Amino acid sequence: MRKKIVAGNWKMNLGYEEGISLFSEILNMVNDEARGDQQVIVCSPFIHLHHIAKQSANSAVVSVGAQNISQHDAGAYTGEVSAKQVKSTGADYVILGHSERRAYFAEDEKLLEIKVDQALKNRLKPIFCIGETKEEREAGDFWDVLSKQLKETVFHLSEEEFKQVVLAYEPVWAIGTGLTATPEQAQEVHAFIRNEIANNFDQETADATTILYGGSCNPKNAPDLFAQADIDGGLIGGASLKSRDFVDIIKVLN
Ligand code: 3PY
Repeated sequence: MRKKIVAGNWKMNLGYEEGISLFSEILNMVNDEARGDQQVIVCSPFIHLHHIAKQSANSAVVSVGAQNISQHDAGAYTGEVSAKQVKSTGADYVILGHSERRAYFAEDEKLLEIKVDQALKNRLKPIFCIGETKEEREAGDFWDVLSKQLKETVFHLSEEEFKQVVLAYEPVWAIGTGLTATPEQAQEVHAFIRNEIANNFDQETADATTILYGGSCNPKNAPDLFAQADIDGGLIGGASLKSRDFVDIIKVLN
């Protein structure tokens, strides 16, 4: 059985103390309410990682992740943070391929493939995002776009390596816009992704892969989205910044 996951993406929000106190609230509420076959991941800015990873060290359910890593191992790369450094904070995950990094920081498939390898080499599990723009969806060729995003970034991995990857379908037109894919639209894409995994690896690997939905997911729309056969949880933006909303979404996994 594949793991059900709700992951929060805090993006570039929250000062140090604000992040620590939000995480404490989440940790207290989640430990009461989540089951062992569920994973909750909080992906914070770098500044919070060490503290919150320590706070969650004894939790069977809550883990911590970063939102980016450098493509380089170490050295003269001012302002960058390596996968090894992130791992040393106690974090276990890293979001890669998010559309905001693709759009604002020119991250393309070639770079993302290197970042995926860096993450795995340093025992960080990638939460790897793919998704089409509004124009690509309207043009109808978005299946090819999604297929290319997978092929050029994570399909070179061995089966063992790929098992460490969590995928997230985040339609770009649903990020920060308040628009959400309908449960049927999301399910159609999730089933397509699972099929692509089966074709590249095998059915067993496809069935074991957790595929999250992301893009304006909130406590209201989560029940219908998570009820779909191939949706295994969510990658949550704005709603992960409020402990009650985030925990209400986690409860939907039950
Ligand atoms: C959103 O919900 O807007 C996200 O980008 C989640 O990663």
